[in-house]
Amino acid sequence: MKKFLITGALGQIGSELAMELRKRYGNENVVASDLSKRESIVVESGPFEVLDITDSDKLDEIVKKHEINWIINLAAILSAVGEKNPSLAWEINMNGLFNVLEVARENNCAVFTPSSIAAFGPNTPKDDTPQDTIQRPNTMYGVTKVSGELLCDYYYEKFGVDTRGVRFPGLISYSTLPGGGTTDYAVHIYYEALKKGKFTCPLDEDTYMDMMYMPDAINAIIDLIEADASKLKHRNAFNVTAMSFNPEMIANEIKKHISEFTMDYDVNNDLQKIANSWPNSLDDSAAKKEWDWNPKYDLEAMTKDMLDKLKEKLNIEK
Ligand code: VAH
Repeated sequence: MKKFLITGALGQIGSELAMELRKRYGNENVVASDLSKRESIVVESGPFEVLDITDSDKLDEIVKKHEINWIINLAAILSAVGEKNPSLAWEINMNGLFNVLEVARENNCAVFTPSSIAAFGPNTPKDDTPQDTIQRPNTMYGVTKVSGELLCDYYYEKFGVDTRGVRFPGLISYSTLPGGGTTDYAVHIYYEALKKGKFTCPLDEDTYMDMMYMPDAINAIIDLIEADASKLKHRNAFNVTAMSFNPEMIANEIKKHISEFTMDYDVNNDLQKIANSWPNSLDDSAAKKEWDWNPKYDLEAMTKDMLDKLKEKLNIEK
């Protein structure tokens, strides 16, 4: 029986992953953890531990106490925050991951930790970015992501730790707000469209980036964890994507539901520089071939569901 520990479990991915894993594996088999305890269905619906990912002794104690055999490491500093505080990004994303891999090695746990399209850089082929290609990111977040991919490969090759991961694109969800990434605009636009009928976009109109709706991201994590290990040629850092769009396209999709919605631009140069260094679109054929990756939501389906769910969440008349 799988027994999971999720780090960063109150974040954008963790808050939904914890609930889906508890539904599939039982509440008591999914231990959530985060830097502090706060009111949340994740805290109330099953085991929760306060954990600073840089405290390896505490991590080891929790793994032993709950007899964990899968660590899902989501604690991370994202791209925009990481550029403002690069040493914190290294501390959490790299030293945190190192602690997870060491504790996993000592306690015979498997590890899932996500990489990102940020692991590519300005001289990576931008369109249909291959699974195996040049990776010279120029953000601290990207450096930690490509380093994390290599570290996870090393722990698999050297110590036999069953490490798995995907390169996530921008993730869009209605449940928990994102925590300081370059793709966060694609979440905030839905809230602003419903609350104010208008949105000021921080990226220019032809900034293409890969994106994914959270239900597909949750399924990607669980499907990869459940995948037959013998079929995983790439193991860590599979390219996964569901759609690629620019701000104009998401605004036009929202207008199909909110006809009076308007958007203008006030480009944030720091964010634009990060976005410009990332791919326009990914080739995710390796994930499709090795573990049947199959996203369900495109921009049209995501927009309809986001607006429906946010109207309920924000108590806005349908
Ligand atoms: C970020 N949401 O913007 C994250 C993600 C591909 C982007 O890694 O930093």
